[in-house]
Amino acid sequence: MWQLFQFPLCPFSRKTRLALSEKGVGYDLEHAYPWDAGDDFYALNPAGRTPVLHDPAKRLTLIDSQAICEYFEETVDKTPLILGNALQRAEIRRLVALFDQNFFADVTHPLMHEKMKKRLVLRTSPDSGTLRSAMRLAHEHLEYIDWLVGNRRWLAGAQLSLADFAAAAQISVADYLGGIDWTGHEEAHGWYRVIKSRPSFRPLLTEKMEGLPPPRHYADVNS
Ligand SMILES: N[C@@H](CCC(=O)N[C@@H](CS)C(=O)NCC(=O)O)C(=O)O
Repeated sequence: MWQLFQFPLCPFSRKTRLALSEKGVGYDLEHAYPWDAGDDFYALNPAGRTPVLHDPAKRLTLIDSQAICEYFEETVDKTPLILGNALQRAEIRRLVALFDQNFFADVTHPLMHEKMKKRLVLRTSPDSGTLRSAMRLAHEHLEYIDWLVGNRRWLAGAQLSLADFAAAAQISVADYLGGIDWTGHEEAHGWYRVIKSRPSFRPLLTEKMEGLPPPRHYADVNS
């Protein structure tokens, strides 16, 4: 059985969990906080980053959400997530990179640092300027999602793909941390509600970060 080393608010672990669930791959959850992980975790990934997927019986270790998703895309036929022709697959990969890299750097990471790490680890107050800037940049990303879903059925085209799950994973962490305001983003909000109501999303919505409760609307699939 696979073991997924992760923590509840890691967006890359969320993206991996969504892909594994959509593909019907089972795993046990192992909590690993990069700032407080044990030797077992560092032995598996000396870089100290989540997610890590490990099969102790087969002595296999996969590291990095995209590497993990691509591995299962190549080895499990069920529910293709990087699908279509070469051009369509390139568009899916472009958008996955946009959300994994840009949305994370602009929005998710600053929110995680200010609202999660400062509260739980550093025991200092969040910086209001950094939070304002993250929320302003979130609006710009939501505007782009408005445009994408206004022009396509799903983010990367006609089919649901890994791009939708990569984006929703980042947004769900930002939403947990109170950084998402849907005002003026009805199209993006409608798309997110659909993704949020998929069975693969449910376990993420019920999981909480100890000492950091989510806002009330967070787990409600209608809001
Ligand atoms: N490109 C990696 C990014 C992984 C990543 O940055 N994980 C964060 C947690 S969300 C982490 O472990 N940070 C700890 C660190 O950078 O030291 C992926 O897609 O898995």
